[in-house]
Amino acid sequence: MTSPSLPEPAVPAPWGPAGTLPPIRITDVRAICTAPEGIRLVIVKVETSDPGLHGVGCATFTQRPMAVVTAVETYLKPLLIGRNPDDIEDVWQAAFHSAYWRNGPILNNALSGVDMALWDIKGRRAAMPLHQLLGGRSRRSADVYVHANGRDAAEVEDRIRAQMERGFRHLRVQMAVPGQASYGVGKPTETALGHQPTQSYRLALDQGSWEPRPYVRSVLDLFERLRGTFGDTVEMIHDVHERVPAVMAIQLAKDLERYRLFYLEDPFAPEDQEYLRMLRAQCATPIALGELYVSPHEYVPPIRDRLIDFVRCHISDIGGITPARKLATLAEFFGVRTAWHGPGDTSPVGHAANLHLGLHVPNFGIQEATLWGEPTRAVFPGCPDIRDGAMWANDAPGLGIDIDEAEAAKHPFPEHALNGAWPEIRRRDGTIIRP
Ligand code: GCO
Ligand code: MG
Repeated sequence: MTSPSLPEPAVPAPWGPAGTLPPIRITDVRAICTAPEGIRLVIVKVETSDPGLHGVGCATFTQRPMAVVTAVETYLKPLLIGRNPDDIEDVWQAAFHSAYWRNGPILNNALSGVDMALWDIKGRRAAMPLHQLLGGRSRRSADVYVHANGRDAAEVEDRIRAQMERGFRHLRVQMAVPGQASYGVGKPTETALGHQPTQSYRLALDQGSWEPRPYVRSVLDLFERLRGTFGDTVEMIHDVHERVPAVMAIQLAKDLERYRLFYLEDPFAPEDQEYLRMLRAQCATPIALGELYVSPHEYVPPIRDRLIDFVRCHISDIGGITPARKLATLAEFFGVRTAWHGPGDTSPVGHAANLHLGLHVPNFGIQEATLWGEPTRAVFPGCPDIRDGAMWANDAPGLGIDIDEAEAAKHPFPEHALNGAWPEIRRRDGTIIRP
């Protein structure tokens, strides 16, 4: 994809360079596509007039990646070349408002790619890891949860044991409903390193229809069994993935209260978030919501009204680190903790951004981890380390991660059926439901 050539700098901010660092300019903005483990990732690389000084950011919207690439290269690049990368807030506001219509996942992801790259550049310029730049650490590492999926309860128990032996103390538990296209139940294949294939559209494996009642029953039976087996030795999470009718989700949250979940995730779709008020009035099951939020219109009200316990935004979907740190601070004042979305379709660059924010903010809750395999680690030198149930940052400046473009080029986007979008999930009568 080519962009218009830009001989002259775009409008710089109307003030000169600040501080003692030599002034620099943005010289190039590129979107890099790679799929080291089959999941389509988009990374933005911003280069500067200081030779070798660059930054990387996550712009991954795996279901619609080429729309994001166009937004980066056709619309943001011409706007950004010539600007001062030090002025992150100003660049963010300029890019955000230049579209007039805003707060959608495509433009937010494009903006995030640039925004994270600018924070990365600032850290490299200051010779500080991002969490230092943000104000320093509140903890030495960020506790993570990983997935324990199974075709039946016995398999889920085995997976929980295996993950606990690896040091994980927080697990997301999902179980297949026989004959149904259950969410979150991947193939039980994994490497000795514990790497899980997390590609979302591979998760709806038991092809078939999906009915809410048998699912809800199976979740209750599963947690009854798991608390019996494990007592309180493990923290458990379950993702409803906004699939059941809202009133059934309220009943489920009430019935699960006795099993003391770490949290119940996405009992409702963002469109149904007014039901949160009714749920809160009826039980104390902790609620996490937000991976589908893209706009402050959505995430400010449930925080302000203390309707959720964990805000789970996908940082690239809300526009990057600049809005995410503000959101974390807003949440702090209302006693809401962070649990940034971190599946396989958040790139390792996005996970690094999650991690640095998680190390800094006082109101950190938990971090979803993806256990990367060797191909991903080769493409992204500096991938955060995962050990002892937590994610650890390295001491490298900025995000502490980079992209090896030669390695990335070895993994072009695969040709997916449906072009990588979600498969259709239907009720028995054929009605399409949420994924
Ligand atoms: C999670 C999620 C993901 C999403 C996926 C969509 O909590 O990890 O629900 O697995 O389904 O990111 O592409
Ligand atoms: Mg989820």
